[in-house]
Amino acid sequence: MNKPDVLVTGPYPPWDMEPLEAQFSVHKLWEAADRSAFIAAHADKIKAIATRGELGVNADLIGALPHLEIISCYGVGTDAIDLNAARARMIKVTNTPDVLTEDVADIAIGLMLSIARQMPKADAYVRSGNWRKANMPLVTRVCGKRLGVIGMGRIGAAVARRAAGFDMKISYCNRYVRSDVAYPCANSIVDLARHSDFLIATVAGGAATAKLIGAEVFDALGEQGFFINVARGSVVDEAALIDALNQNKIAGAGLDVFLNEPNIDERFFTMENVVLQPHHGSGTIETRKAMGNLVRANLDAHFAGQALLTEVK
Ligand code: 8YV
Repeated sequence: MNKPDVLVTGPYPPWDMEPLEAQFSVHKLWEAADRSAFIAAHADKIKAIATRGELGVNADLIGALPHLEIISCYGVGTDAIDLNAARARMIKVTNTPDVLTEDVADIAIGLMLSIARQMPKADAYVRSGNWRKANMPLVTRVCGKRLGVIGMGRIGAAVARRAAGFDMKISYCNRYVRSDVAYPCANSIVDLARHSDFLIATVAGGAATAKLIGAEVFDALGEQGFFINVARGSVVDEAALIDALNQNKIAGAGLDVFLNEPNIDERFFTMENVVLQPHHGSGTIETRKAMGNLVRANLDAHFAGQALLTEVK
């Protein structure tokens, strides 16, 4: 039997590439010297795209593949996939929800502790030998403080569950009030920020949430407040964030996501009041293996004529 032709936009770890290449006829877009020529040469065969959240699939690529049936995304966020272009052609889209929720929540809590307790700075303090000369200046407590969660979806709820273990006073902002969540829902993000010591963004990216968090929010969070972003760089007005950090309008930020990753604004590199991560929320071996399995399971289901496991509607 002929293996279905799948265009793969960027590499996966070897434990995913191997089964993918065994099951499908794989076309590696990232290895092509001339992408347009490569796409044109294989366009009449390709029925599926396997992509990664950050690589997405734009309308041009969808338009160039007349037999495309499904896009399987390694990542929960589909903001880099042109869903309208896919829908217009009834092309199915799948993502990898649930399997990464707990790891992303872990990194949100890790960033909150890291920036408040200044753990990277403290690590450097010990290594430099400065500890022998004097004790390190004191830092900020996390437990018992007020936490505002922006976006009470799967990841927001997992962050709140963890924060409850730190006796934090949790409230949130969401598109709608969650009847299954006991925490108070704020009227606006500014209001949430005003009543938070830590503000964690977990909201989905995309046009609807672009620059949702801006200068007014940082002013409301205030000079004792910390901002954590494990969502998308796009949900923040990054110029306003950089200004708030440079002018000490907020106490600091823990950031896993940025605009223009990985070529992020270099002003972050020299800031003292940030802890930075290379978009690694889901970046554990365990979770990435589960994500890879789900990417393939959705492709398998599609080509077997079965119901998709995690279709994006
Ligand atoms: C990944 C993500 O960084 O799931 C998402 O939306 O942002 C991440 O898990 C990425 O998609 C993995 O390549």
